[in-house]
Amino acid sequence: MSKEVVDSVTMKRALTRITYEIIEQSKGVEDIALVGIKTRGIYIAKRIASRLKQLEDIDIPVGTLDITLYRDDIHDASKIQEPEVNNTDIEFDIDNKNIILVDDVLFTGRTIRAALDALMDIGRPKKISLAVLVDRGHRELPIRPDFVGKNIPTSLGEQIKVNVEEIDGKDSIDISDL
Ligand code: 3GP
Ligand code: 5GP
Ligand code: MG
Repeated sequence: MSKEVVDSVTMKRALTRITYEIIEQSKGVEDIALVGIKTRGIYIAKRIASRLKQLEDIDIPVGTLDITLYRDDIHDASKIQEPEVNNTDIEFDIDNKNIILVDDVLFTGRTIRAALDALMDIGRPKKISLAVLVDRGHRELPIRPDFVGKNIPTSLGEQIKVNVEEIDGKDSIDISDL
């Protein structure tokens, strides 16, 4: 059974707050570039970019990283493998940029580790920060987000579903049992 824990209004507010925090904490927003991770992280990144345009009237480049998890059952330690970076579409120069990685859900941190590797392979950013819509806990690596939309404590037997209008026809965050 699925339960809505964040509605569309609250989700939009969370994204607006993250955007204000990014503006506050970035000295000179002109050096910023956003990199969204696979499906829904990309849409979250685009939302933040359009709010930055609204609030500061700046055009922030948005790139995408496609990182496929080979782990088909993340709760079975014997099956855990490192996430594999598949496809990258970053058309701007990341050297000396203030890169903000964006994902929908932060869980073990393995996806972000793979994303950091991928970024380091293509350049040398001045700084990399992490923005996530949901932090569900259960980190397996020393990775923490700089900007968080919502902390949702979960058990390993639960799953978070982030719905975005562009794909799912609505904005919401649901929690369900696996
Ligand atoms: P994505 O939209 O970021 O590509 O429900 C679809 C989304 O949630 C997909 O992400 C899917 O990969 C992700 N997802 C849902 N539950 C889990 C989970 O338990 N582990 C992982 N790795 N991804 C999950
Ligand atoms: P991690 O690598 O931190 O374990 O997982 C992060 C990635 O896996 C994110 O891209 C996220 O989409 C996906 N993920 C992990 N757990 C969940 C979850 O409970 N719900 C959703 N929607 N995605 C998850
Ligand atoms: Mg994701």
